[in-house]
Amino acid sequence: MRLLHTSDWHLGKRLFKLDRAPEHELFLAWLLEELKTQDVDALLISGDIFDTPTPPHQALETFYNFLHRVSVETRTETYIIAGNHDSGLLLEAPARLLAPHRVKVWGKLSLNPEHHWVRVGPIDLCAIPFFRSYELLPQGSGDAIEALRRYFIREKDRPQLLMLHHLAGIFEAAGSEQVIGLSGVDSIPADLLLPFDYVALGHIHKPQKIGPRAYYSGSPIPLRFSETAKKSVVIIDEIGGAVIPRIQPIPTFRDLFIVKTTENTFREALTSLIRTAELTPQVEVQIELSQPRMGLVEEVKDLLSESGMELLSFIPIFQQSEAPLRRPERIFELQPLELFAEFYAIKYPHASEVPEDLALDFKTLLEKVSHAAPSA
Ligand SMILES: [Mn+2]
Repeated sequence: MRLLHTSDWHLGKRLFKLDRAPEHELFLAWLLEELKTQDVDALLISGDIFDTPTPPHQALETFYNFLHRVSVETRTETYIIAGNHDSGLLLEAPARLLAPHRVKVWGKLSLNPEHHWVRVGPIDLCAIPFFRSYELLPQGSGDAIEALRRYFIREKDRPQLLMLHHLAGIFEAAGSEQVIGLSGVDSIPADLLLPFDYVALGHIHKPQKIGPRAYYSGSPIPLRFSETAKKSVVIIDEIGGAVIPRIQPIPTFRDLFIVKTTENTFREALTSLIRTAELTPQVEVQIELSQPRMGLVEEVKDLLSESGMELLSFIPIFQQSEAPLRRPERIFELQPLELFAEFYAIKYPHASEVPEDLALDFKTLLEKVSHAAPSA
């Protein structure tokens, strides 16, 4: 028996103006090949299928086309739980249509724990979609952890697996996850997961193991520039009652480069980037400047386009003034241009003087303002 665990696809996601659909399509094509070549019996998707509860139509089409191809091209069964980004009702709506395609979805927490258990070959699977505290404690009070334990505890006749989209144990966030809590409990205690032979977690985007047998598969593509850890899925083999997981890296489909540089080193930094993936690399430039520099963004764009890359995010970082603020004693006697020069010196303490082009712009603006008709 072989299973494949993935989560946090976030179909429909954008990064600034970048549509992630091409990356998602390449990931799903790769995943379909994995299901075939590794002869996977069951695919576990641990939530956050979509980026929003009302996903774009294109994202829905991508998802259902994928499920259809898994159904007709493989013999894999698919088990899906909703994440905190998903609408559980949207995921469950086509449940009857999906059932003949060997796809089972849990969108909402049932009051009956039995509804969350299913037999998958030689394994008992417990699938708990993302839930909020009021769903777990419908009376409005009680111990959330104890209530959850009722779902987890079951007589053990064979290996037990758990799918869960929540915070559990001690984890390292990637920064692109929403904060979710549980009745004042920040994270589900790791000992609650101990009865399971494998826990297929979703929510945290950085792949990691958080307990003896509990794994976050992580998202298949980086959702932010800062997510630099290699992406992966987990392949789990059940052999004679033993459950053995292994990490399967996902290829990079598009490089997201983050370049932290200065006004003296940016050319070198940008020309040393090396493309490793199929789609056009996207770059975020964080650049330390002593003062604003006209035409810098264009220069950065041109440098990148020479190596077939695109600038997606540009963050100028101005050095902070360490000197106490100077305040001319006769501030109200200064002419506007003198005042502007004072302001500039405070804001950019490492600059020598107001650049000519900026001073000219300021003068033009000043003239416009002084010639404008007074408004009522
Ligand atoms: Mn997520």
